[in-house]
Amino acid sequence: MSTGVIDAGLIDELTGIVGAVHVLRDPEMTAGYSMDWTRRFAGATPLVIRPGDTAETAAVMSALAAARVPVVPQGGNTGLVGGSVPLAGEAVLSMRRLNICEPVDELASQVTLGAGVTLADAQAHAAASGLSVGVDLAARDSATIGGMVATNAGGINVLRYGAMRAQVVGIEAVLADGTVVSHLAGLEKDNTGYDLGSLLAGSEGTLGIITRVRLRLHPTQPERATALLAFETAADAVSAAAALRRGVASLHALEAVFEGAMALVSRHLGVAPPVGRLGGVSHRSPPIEDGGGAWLIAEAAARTDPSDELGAAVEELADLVVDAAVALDPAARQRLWAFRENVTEAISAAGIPHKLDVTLPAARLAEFVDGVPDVVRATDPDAQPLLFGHLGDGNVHVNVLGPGGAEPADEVDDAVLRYVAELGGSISAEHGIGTAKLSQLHLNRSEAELAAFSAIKRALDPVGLLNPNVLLP
Ligand code: FAD
Ligand code: 2HG
Ligand code: ZN
Repeated sequence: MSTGVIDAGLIDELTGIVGAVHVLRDPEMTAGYSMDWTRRFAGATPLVIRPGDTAETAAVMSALAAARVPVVPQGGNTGLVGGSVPLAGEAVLSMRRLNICEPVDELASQVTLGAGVTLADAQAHAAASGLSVGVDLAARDSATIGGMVATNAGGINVLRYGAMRAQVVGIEAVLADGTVVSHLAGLEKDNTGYDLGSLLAGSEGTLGIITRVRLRLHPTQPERATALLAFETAADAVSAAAALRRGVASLHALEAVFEGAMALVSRHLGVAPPVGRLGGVSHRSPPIEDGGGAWLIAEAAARTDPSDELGAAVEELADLVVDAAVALDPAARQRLWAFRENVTEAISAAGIPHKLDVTLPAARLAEFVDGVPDVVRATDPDAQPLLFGHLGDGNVHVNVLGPGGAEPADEVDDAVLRYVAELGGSISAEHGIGTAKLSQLHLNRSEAELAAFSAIKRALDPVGLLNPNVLLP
């Protein structure tokens, strides 16, 4: 594609639409929009535009389309696959100013939110009506609703409510030529043709700029019980996870941290790894030192106290569990969650990892967890794999650090993702393809599927202006 020219006429036009203060050109002002959260993906942009509403977004896109200027849409810039930053000099369209939370529709248990509303603000807004957003993740203070739909974000409650796509009951978006498509009535049953909300969910900014989203909300589940369980092997943790999914109707989250990641996050938090000191049902001496160790965090949530239900299920795992703690009050529960929620931050403090976010069929999960360190080291002997994730969804985050916190060899990514595909898994569970996994998409998608993807892209963005270096090879 021949890219357009950003000339004084275009800048004047954009300034007229959004105001001079929202057209950023100074490299010092644009730098923060040009590097991703992981610091692995960094580029530069000649132009950041910050529209304030749908009409401004449409006018901006229309002007950029006329000038043939490619655009990277950006929300909170917490994405982990390099999809939210301008790697080839694209303009950045920052959506954070579209931050209006419309009143909660309590009759429908739905709400319409601006694309730039942060997850934390959406959660607080819903909570005031006794309702909750179905997706939760640790980047909640910065991740935006638009970005979460664009990536079909998952997080810690997918086993209960599904990922972001499952929350979307209406969408408004601006297409590449500035056309607005809006379908926000939120009717639970609405078979009137293609579901644009579903199509835009997971499209990573390649098909349209999401401006407003109508979300399905869920009743809050205020009573909580959280268990941290230690296991000698990944296989034991996988068996226990299956039993907890079967046996705990109020199961709300089922997360895992494996040996290396647990050691790292414990050091980061300044506490010892939680083995033999949980003060719970210690069935065997705690031998977890080198390799093999696994921890599960299981949280039950309900309208009435779910601790008996969770406690009984944990008791039934006596043959598998090395050590266990169950916490009920928020502070104690938060202490257990810290071992999971801070892993990403701990890894980031240690260096710049390659992040591989994969799903395995349940029957191959333990084999994968045990086998992946050898796959990594066969490619880069000095690399350190760190494993954790949403075990209840079969989703493992494989982060790989090189020596001294440097990036590992690029070949590591290919080796791990090929191993995933061989085992019948997905090379992207929840973070998306972005630029990071572009060259591996063919491992999961046939030529016919990729041709269909390209046809959809051409139909909605014939010139290829929207996030041109993302998702589609
Ligand atoms: P950005 O990073 O700004 O953008 C992400 C993608 O969406 C880009 O391709 C961008 O072009 C596109 N985009 C953004 N806004 C729009 C829009 N309005 N219209 C069209 N396209 C748009 N992800 C999970 O799935 N589960 C987790 O548990 C999870 N935990 C995380 C924890 C931490 C500490 C961090 C840093 C990240 C985590 N993430 C997780 C990744 C990230 O938070 C999600 O991908 C989130 O959905 C990105 O939202 P964002 O607003 O930051 O989007
Ligand atoms: C999580 O589950 C996020 O904590 C981030 O998806 C995963 O850092 C990662 O690789
Ligand atoms: Zn995750």
